[in-house]
Amino acid sequence: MACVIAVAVPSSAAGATTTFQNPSPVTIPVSGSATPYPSSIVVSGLQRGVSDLAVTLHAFSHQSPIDVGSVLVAPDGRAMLLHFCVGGNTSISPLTFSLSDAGASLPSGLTPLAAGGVYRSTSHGCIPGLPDFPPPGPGTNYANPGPHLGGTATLIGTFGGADPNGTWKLFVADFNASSAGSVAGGWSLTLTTPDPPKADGTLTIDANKGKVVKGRKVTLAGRLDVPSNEACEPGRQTQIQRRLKSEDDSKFATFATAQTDATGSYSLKVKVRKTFFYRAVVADTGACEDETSSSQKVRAQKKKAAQGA
Ligand SMILES: [Ca+2]
Repeated sequence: MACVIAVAVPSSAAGATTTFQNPSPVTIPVSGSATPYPSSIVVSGLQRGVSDLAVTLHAFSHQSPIDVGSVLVAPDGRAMLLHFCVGGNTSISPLTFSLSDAGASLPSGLTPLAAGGVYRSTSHGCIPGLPDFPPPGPGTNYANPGPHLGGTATLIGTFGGADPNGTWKLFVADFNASSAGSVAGGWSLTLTTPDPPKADGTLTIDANKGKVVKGRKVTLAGRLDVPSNEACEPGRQTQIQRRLKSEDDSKFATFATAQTDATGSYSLKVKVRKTFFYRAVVADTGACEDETSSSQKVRAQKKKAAQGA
């Protein structure tokens, strides 16, 4: 089961960083595949083009950490060995550590892990070849961070540019037939992706060709144009808002729009007002958050005057 908690961090010039977590425990047997296998995180609503990522294992404990390996598989199938044959061979209490290109490599398989440690992905040579993650894992078809067998893979080199939306899978397995453990707090995935593109919106107000007549309808029409590299949520909403002179006297009309073209119109009946404002807001509640607004001051005519014009 993918149980996901999304925590958004304010955007910076380098893009938006978001952490997704699956807190369900991962149980590591004495030998073989962990349960669940894989543990999954579903990502949605992010822009395409991963520019950085990190993985954190929460409350990892093991009687011999060096036994354990893990592989991360992206939604598009890209895969990388996160760690293997690291952390020493003495029992550790639950600790949380991260794998990030910004961290330092673990210098040998016998170096113990530190609580809160941030490490570059590392593999050492506990076995002659690469650890084999059986189906539905990727076998040995993944990028290898090394230095085991000369690997030099990095997280950004492997996953950079990927579309982050979809199911990320963490396969954990134990490759030595004694000693077991767990990742009691599950894992989290921190992704940096581009800021949402700015959408261009336009608003037109057709107030019966300039004549707003008491009791007649006027039409508000909005359009939102979204750049092609977008990852908006389907079914996002556009609102056109009629706002009278009093700011708190507002009414909204909402309609669903297509994925990339938010066009729509709405009619409102004019109430008895001499002068009033229409203000329309075209807003996107998906990942392409942006809005545009326009207002127009309208002077209503009396019915007789309009008929005579
Ligand atoms: Ca073991």
